[in-house]
Amino acid sequence: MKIAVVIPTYNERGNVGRLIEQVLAALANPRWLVQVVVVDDESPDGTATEVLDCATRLPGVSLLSGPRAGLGAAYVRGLDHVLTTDTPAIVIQMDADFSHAPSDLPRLVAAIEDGADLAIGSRYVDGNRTPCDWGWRRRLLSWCGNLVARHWLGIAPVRDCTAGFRAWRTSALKNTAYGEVTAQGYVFLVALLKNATQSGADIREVTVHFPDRKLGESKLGRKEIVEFARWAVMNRSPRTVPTECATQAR
Ligand SMILES: Nc1nc2c(ncn2[C@@H]2O[C@H](COP(=O)(O)OP(=O)(O)OP(=O)(O)O)[C@@H](O)[C@H]2O)c(=O)[nH]1
Ligand SMILES: [Mg+2]
Repeated sequence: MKIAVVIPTYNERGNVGRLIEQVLAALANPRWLVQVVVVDDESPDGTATEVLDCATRLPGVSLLSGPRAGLGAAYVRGLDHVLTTDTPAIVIQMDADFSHAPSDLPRLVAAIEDGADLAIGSRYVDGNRTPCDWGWRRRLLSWCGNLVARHWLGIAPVRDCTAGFRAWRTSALKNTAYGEVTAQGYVFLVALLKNATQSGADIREVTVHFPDRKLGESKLGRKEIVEFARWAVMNRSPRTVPTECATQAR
């Protein structure tokens, strides 16, 4: 079975090389053929050089470079690339900063093999798994983002709507019409999930450990929050088709 892992990066030089190695190690399984695609937006810190170094040493690693246009735009480029150049059965989205632990990847894949259309690495199904060193602002932001997504945008069955750690059955990902999502920044993740609930996808949340980044800086800034708020105002939909969200504790 083919698995594609799409990782967007901006200034992740200190993380990306180790992350790729750990992703490939975590998914080393004779039944799986793994492709890792890093979508880098011309990071000034030389992230691309690290990725190219990995690509010469490790099979299945590639780099997509382009001008910075936001997290959502990077994902559209990366997803288009993996779905037009190959036929993966599963597509995984994950961050490069180790907040998404490579060791959790087999459990997300297992949920898809078990019949889910979308498996979300969730911080909120088994208590609160957010980092204990998050300040109150970061906690509040995450709580408000989920509150708006669940109740204003109608994604209520999902507990962690803003999580970017996801494994998709390819057919379900295509059903979201991700290429038509206009959100350019982080809100893309919520828009994609909204489309998935509306298309009737079987969504399951898998509890993951979610440590804070140790290297590099967060790119979640005011611009992202403003885009999220604008998009939410324009896309209110409190009555999304209900889905039962199965959960799996760790
Ligand atoms: N290609 C690309 N990647 C981006 C962009 N913005 C963020 N990223 C990447 O998206 C992932 C998530 O970004 P983070 O800055 O960790 O944001 P976050 O995890 O929501 O916020 P924190 O919890 O504060 O780390 C990381 O791998 C980033 O490098 C962008 O504009 N373009
Ligand atoms: Mg992060």
